[in-house]
Amino acid sequence: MATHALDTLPLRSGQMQMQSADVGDLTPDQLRDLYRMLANVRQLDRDAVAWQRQGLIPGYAPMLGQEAAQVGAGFGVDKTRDFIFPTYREMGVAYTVGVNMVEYMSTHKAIWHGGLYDPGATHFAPFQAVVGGSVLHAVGWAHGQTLNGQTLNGTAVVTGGAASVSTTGLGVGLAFLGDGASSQGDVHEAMNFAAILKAPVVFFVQNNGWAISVPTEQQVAGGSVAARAAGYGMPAVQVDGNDVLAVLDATRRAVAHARAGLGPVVVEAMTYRRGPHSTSDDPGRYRTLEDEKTDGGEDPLNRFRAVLLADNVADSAFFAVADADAQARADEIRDGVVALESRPGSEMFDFVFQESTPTLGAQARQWREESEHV
Ligand SMILES: Cc1ncc(C[n+]2csc(CCOP(=O)(O)OP(=O)(O)O)c2C)c(N)n1
Ligand SMILES: [Mg+2]
Repeated sequence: MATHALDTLPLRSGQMQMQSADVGDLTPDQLRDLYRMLANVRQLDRDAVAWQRQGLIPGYAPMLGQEAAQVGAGFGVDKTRDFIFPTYREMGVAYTVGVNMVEYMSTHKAIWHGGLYDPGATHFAPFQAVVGGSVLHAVGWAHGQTLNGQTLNGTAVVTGGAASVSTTGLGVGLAFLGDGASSQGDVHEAMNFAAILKAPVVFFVQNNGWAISVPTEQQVAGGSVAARAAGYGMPAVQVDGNDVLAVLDATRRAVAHARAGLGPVVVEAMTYRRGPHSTSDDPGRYRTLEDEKTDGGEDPLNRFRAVLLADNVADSAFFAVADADAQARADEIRDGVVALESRPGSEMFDFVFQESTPTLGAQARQWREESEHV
């Protein structure tokens, strides 16, 4: 199989600080915006856990500790032509690309599957609780970008299938998956197909150390998801997932590679799930607070704050305002979530396929008879 040389993709591995990450084009305003996003996401995540404890929402999957990985990744895509395929833990990515967070939280309020926002308009797919499911969808969508001579934004593609190379750039699918999902058979099939078809997709793995209660070393043979990419002839980068600028840099490079028609890339952001797997989980049953302190590493927000202070991009007054604004924004979102009303149950049959099928029609009829007695 032809390999895609790493030198076509100047991705770098390992720890990258602001000085080494190639994000020199970011203006001070953009750097401050990045901090605001981290702060907003941190606050909203913490509040969502509180909402669950208060009985406002029945469940939530916290992303505490993964803020830099998610904001960096979301900031690295082109929202007008790329498409994001999240799991159930990508609240920070959704926020970064501008998804309406009340509509996002509708799933956690259990009134809708996958979010009330419009995936077509936001380029953010309904969120996915089936482990590995997002990866299959991303590859399918990305392969579609190389067919029919059209990409999402109307850019012409030279030919369909494996040989296709766009002259001005393809829309890129950004598939989110966890370390645990990488052990799923579907993910192997998706990566293999993507590499064969040269689908413009970036497999963005957040290796947060855990698949519920199972640590990475007990479920990722070889210890690295990025290392597996070589077997599919794909370039990969393992990046410090707690460094927002390093993640942004890696995402941009990976997206550029895929956009150029050179095929898929794996980005493995090394991070740590600081909270429980979900609000139903008790991590005390499989790790200690001491483990969390040792393994969690440096807090991604503190880290970026120190960089901005050292580079005189922000001062303590800026952080005070940003943190207060984050609380105000989370409060506004809470008001919206409180006001969210149940959707008609029959709607669950409406958006499964563009055109309904006889089986689905029969299920919908049966549901109506049993639930609404009509
Ligand atoms: C196909 C499938 N198998 C099992 C589960 C149960 N499950 C939910 S989350 C999870 C672990 C996923 O771990 P990882 O991919 O590392 O993502 P993380 O939760 O750490 O973000 C499992 C096994 C599921 N939802 N779907
Ligand atoms: Mg995990």
